[in-house]
Amino acid sequence: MAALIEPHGGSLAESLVDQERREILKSISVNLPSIVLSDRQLCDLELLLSGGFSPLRGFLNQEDYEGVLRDMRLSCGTLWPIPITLDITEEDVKRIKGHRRIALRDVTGLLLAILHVGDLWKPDKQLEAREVFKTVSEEHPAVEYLFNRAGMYYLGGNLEGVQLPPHYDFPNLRHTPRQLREIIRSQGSSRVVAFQTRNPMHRAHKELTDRASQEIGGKLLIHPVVGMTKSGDIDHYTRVRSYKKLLNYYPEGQALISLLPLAMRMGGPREALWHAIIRKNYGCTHLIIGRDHAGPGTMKDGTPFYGPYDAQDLVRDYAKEVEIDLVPFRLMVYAPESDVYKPIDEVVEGEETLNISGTQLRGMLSNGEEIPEWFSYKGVIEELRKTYPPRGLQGFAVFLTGLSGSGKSTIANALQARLLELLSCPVTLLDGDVVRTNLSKGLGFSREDRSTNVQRIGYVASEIVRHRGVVICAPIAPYEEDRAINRRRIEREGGYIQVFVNASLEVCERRDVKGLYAKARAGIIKGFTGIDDPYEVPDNSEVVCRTDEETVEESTQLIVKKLRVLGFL
Ligand code: PPS
Repeated sequence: MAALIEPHGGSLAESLVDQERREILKSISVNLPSIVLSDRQLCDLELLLSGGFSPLRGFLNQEDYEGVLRDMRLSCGTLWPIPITLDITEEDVKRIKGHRRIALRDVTGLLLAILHVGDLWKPDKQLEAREVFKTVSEEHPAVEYLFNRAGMYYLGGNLEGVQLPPHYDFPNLRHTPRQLREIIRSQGSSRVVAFQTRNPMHRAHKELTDRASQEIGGKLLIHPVVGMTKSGDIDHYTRVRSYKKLLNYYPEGQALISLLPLAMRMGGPREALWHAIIRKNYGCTHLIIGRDHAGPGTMKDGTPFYGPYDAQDLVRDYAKEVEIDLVPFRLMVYAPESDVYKPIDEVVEGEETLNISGTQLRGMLSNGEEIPEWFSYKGVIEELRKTYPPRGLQGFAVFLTGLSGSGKSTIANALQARLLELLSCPVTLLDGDVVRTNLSKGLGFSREDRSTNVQRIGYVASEIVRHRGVVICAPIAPYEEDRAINRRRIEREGGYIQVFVNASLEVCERRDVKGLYAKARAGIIKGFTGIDDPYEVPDNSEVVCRTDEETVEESTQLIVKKLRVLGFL
């Protein structure tokens, strides 16, 4: 049997207790104050309990934390580059005062671990951001989290694990370090190179991983992060389905896949070193580090947070000490003339190269375009297409906004009939008045109530669109802020087509179908839109209907035409 690489610090720091102790802890926990862990803390806890973060046995105490910030070392001298801290709020501090033990739970109240209270302190977050992430810019996702979402205090202490956070997805692909080490051992391989990823894998990645495993003369571990990655990333369900398809393209037994419940920080070089230590704990001897490993991309002005190969340099500096080798890679590009992938530094002058970025790929999927064979595999693209169908198969919301009496409901009804005629699916209509008698019953017309009403409509619409349905919304929606929130929420799920139903106040007032303008002018109704409450005119609508100049049919036709141009019909 192959001798496996030792965990970082010499042994696996698993903190799960046995059955007998578990029962004791459960009964003790009833009288202890609880902390409900955030998603990120849950990920950290899982790796603390399973040994993924060996040699840590709990959340960092102050001396260890300061050492990690200063020179990436715990107080015992062991290398550790990322602070693993339990951040808590001022209220938590009051609640736990005087207690030596705290129950750590998930949102459902499930007891996961008991924390033996160590240090409690208020960290210097500016210093932490500067030391760890080399920036205090909130454009860096981990800095934004640190400054705006993490609690003001840190609570350190060792853990007694009651159970790992439960996962119900892909149970056969989830392994603790001990389990993965056992799998590696049973396959008789002593050299394993890990590939860290938070993105789908295509031919470039396949080529790169093939080269890496050939180079080390060992096996490949596809080790994707399924805890927390960068916002906007493709969800892990889709990714894992696509990795499973990719696995078929490797020679039998050459590659294995295991899911890593890590909460990434996008911390560039320090994070790369952390990844290396974690992979060592899982029994890997090598880690592939490519261009801009674990980087958060660039700032809005285009400045990168880290140099493209800084991560490789830092890991190289410490590889001997960590006892895991890096397999560095340059960006892989496709050279169509020779029909091969090669690292960008092997491209000869004048040689044509091709690449498709993640954003470009999503655009192509949305447009229903063919994805070239040189870029990816059929099985992988099939999986991505299920999550990112072409526009014609996506849901969409037509969001009509305009003054009372501008003609929103009339157009909405006509559009609903027209879409029902054209599409073979139901079309939901969330009209202002209908919503207010059902979904938003009891809400008035204060600024706050209107926002709640409009955002509720946006939420329901986003759910319908997520399920690939069609919805027409027709509230006044007078405030830009609410419309913008809805747009963002709905666009994440499919199409958002805003229609400004534009009729002047004079025209609406002249129509006064419900007699409300007269009442508003007489002061009987207060806060009436257009009279004594503002209507913020939108300047970003996909369609503008002039109901004082067009017929209903013409307005409806304008919207249908736009839906056709955008590819939703
Ligand atoms: S909002 O601002 O988007 O929440 O408004 P909405 O839900 O569309 O409701 C508008 C309908 O409520 C009637 N109504 C009022 N409108 C505006 N301001 C005040 N103060 C008000 N009080 C009652 C009015 O009939 C609106 O219907 P529509 O269909 O727009 O004419």
